Amino acid sequence: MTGDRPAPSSRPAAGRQPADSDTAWWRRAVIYQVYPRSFADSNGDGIGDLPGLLSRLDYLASLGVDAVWISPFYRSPQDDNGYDISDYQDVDPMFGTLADVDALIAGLHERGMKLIIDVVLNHTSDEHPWFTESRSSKDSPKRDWYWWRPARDGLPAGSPGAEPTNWRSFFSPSAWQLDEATGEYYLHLFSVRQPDLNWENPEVRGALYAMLRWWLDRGVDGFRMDVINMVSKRLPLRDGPPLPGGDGYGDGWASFISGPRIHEFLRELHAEVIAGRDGAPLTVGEMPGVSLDDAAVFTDPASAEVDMVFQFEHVELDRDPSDRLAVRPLRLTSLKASLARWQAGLATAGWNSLYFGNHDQPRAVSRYGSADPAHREASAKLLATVLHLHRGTPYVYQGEELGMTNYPFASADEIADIESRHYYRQAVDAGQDPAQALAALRRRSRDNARTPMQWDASPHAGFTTGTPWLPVNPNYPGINAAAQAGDQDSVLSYYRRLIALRHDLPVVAEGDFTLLLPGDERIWAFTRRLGATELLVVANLSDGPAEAGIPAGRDWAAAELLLSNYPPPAAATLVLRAWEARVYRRSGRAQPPVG
Ligand code: TEU
Ligand code: CA
Repeated sequence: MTGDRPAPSSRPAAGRQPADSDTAWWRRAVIYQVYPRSFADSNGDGIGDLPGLLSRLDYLASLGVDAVWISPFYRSPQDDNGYDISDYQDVDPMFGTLADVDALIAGLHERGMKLIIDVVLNHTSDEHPWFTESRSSKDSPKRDWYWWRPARDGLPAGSPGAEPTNWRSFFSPSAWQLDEATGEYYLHLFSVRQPDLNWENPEVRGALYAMLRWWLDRGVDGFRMDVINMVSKRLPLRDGPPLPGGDGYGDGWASFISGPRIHEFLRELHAEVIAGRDGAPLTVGEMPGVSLDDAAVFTDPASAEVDMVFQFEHVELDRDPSDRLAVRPLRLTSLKASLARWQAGLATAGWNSLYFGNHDQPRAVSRYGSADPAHREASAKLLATVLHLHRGTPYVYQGEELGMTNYPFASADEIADIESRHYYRQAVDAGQDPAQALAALRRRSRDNARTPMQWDASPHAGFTTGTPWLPVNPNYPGINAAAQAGDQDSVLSYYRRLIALRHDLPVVAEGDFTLLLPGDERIWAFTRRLGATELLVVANLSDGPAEAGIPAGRDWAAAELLLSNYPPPAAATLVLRAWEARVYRRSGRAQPPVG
């Protein structure tokens, strides 16, 4: 029993695909992220693939999502699991073929869903022919497609500290790699095998726009653009402030986050690729370090840049800024305040994306909820309720709808992720106790999100008939899609109701947002309002009962309970059980603001 259920969606499944004239379809949409390597394996090689995904489209349709964002499937040496692309216009044989992408587009469209592909425009693989050509000689016509620089003045190339700037890279010590062929360094903000493209060169931008148009012509419905706010670099490239650790590296952030030409570049991309297209292709820009002020400009429709951004403020709150692996305690008050700040900042122009998890983040239930078996399901439903009832477009990361948890890594050898391996090595080299570094990885590693999707209770959770590339979480016999599909009380069924609620109630998609009880460390409460319809969301993020002491609480407790993760309460009070979440509705008269 999970409380009152919303009426079944008034729209038939096939009607879910919005008409072409619907230019803001994504404001009422829920988007599901597929990490193809870990979703479903069709051929027993242990790696998820497109035919595997194709075989699961009915599952996605039954969840009710409007669109699928798929992480990269392009040709790639897989140094960073496909975020290192060597051919933007082909599929890696590991994942399938272009014909499989066509089938995916058709299969999703038939079921009323759209396809958003993930494009990595800041860098390519070092095996991309553009880079092979660029590195071949200083006179190459593509030399200027990447960032080449000589050694620092007065220092021989390759000597310590001779890198053109002191920037640290995300996945290796220096952001510069010396290339012996020409004796110059190239820039790579991420791995050594992910050289940064030079967006100052109009030929580079033109080639990327042509590629994006080619995908739209093929039928995709939009783009998630990887680290897109890093494409404009501040010139001249300069040293950044020294980072803690005393290894001489500096923070280059100010030189490449939302750089001087970023708005110009995104406007140009929009004009060259998106403007005038049928179906209002969606653009969502992944933007680490983006400020709210910048996001308001990026996402204001009047700017014609992107429809929404992935910002990082709320997922950085529990991260020690001086040590990317270290975890610091997260206060509920900070988390609520952060989301509320973005709600307010993008209330009149612009639009929020809403997420707790993705392929780079630990599992949401382990991080913000409780993975304790006594509370796991309730807390997974609670987190979903709170997130999906905010204003913006919610994203569901594969397995989140099952309440999948972090993986109990027992040794650093079990971790495949390039980022985790890099930070582990760095920590241990700097003298940190390996057991402590492993404990941090257990909470932090991106591989927590990348263990295979848990389909059923058969070996390897039904993900593969072979050996999975990353181990399946041992909790799969109890946490899997098959067990949850027919169970009205499951996390999966709850997600279906929540997604339907957004489709059915305009106030969920468009209503304004007011945070209540900002200082409460256990209760997350807010209202939403559109015209005369008002919703109250109350949630208890603690292991014991807690009362939501909101003004006019008693009136609310007598209102219609739209959705809850517990059986209806015995008394009309706002005393919530452990990890209980409730959504109330009242309407019919215009309400004064509460709180
Ligand atoms: O991630 C961008 C990014 O900044 C990540 O480093 C992220 O903050 C970090 O992994 C969190 O632990 C994007 C992709 O989502 C990621 O998978 C890629 O590795 C990265 O870009 C490089 O393309
Ligand atoms: Ca496979």
